[in-house]
Amino acid sequence: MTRLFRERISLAAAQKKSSVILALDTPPSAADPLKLAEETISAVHENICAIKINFHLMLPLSGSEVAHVNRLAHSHGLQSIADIKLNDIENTNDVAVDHLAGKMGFDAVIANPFIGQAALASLVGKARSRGAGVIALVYMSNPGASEGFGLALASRKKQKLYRIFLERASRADADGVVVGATRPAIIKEISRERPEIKIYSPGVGSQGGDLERAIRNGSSYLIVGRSIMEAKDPARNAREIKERILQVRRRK
Ligand code: BMP
Repeated sequence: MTRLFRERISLAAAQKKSSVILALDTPPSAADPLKLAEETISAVHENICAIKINFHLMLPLSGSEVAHVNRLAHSHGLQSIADIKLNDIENTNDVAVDHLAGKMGFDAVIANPFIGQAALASLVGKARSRGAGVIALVYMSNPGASEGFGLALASRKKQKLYRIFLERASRADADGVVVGATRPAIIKEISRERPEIKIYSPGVGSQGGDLERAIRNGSSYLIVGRSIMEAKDPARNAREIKERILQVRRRK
């Protein structure tokens, strides 16, 4: 039986001894984003468990070029996550999943639970039927996230929106949730209450999130872009981040 995405990424992390997901965010100034993506994967694959592709590559590359990048990642034992934060009507989300998990070869997609319980559950079902997983946004890393994910709902006794999103993700059996590394208290709250839910945390480095606090508080995976992509020696930076995570986990 084919393994679920959450099992595949956990195996890749164990094999690579790394919980680092590389956000393959090529800068707009890159003369040849495809070449840069290939070179970076080849340089860092021993120190990461997955790549995450966002508009940085999704827009300048063709579908078959993205598929080529995903095949390269797979050839190195990495998983690949499509980060276009799906947030549309069910039919459109389904079409997106068909493209992303079909010919383009992604292993998972990121979605926004704002679409509602039924739509999120339907998306998980659709993705799973194509062999892919879904990671749900629960609390983003940007400062303004408190204006959305942190909203207190008067109709729900001031419950915060992210708590509802967490519940939706859990009921839909999503493969994990995104909580920014810039929100260590929320990482702690969720990981203590729901240790079975894997937390994916972007925001260390360039956005000011603290790697050690995120890992100590319960993040399972760290999503890292510019600290690796814009480093003089991406392989060295990726290795250092991987080793820092291992050190924190040993001390935990
Ligand atoms: P960086 O490490 O360069 O800040 O990149 C973080 C990556 O994670 C970017 O691709 C960004 O779009 C994504 N991301 C994020 O930063 N915060 C979130 O809450 C969710 C994300 O997907």
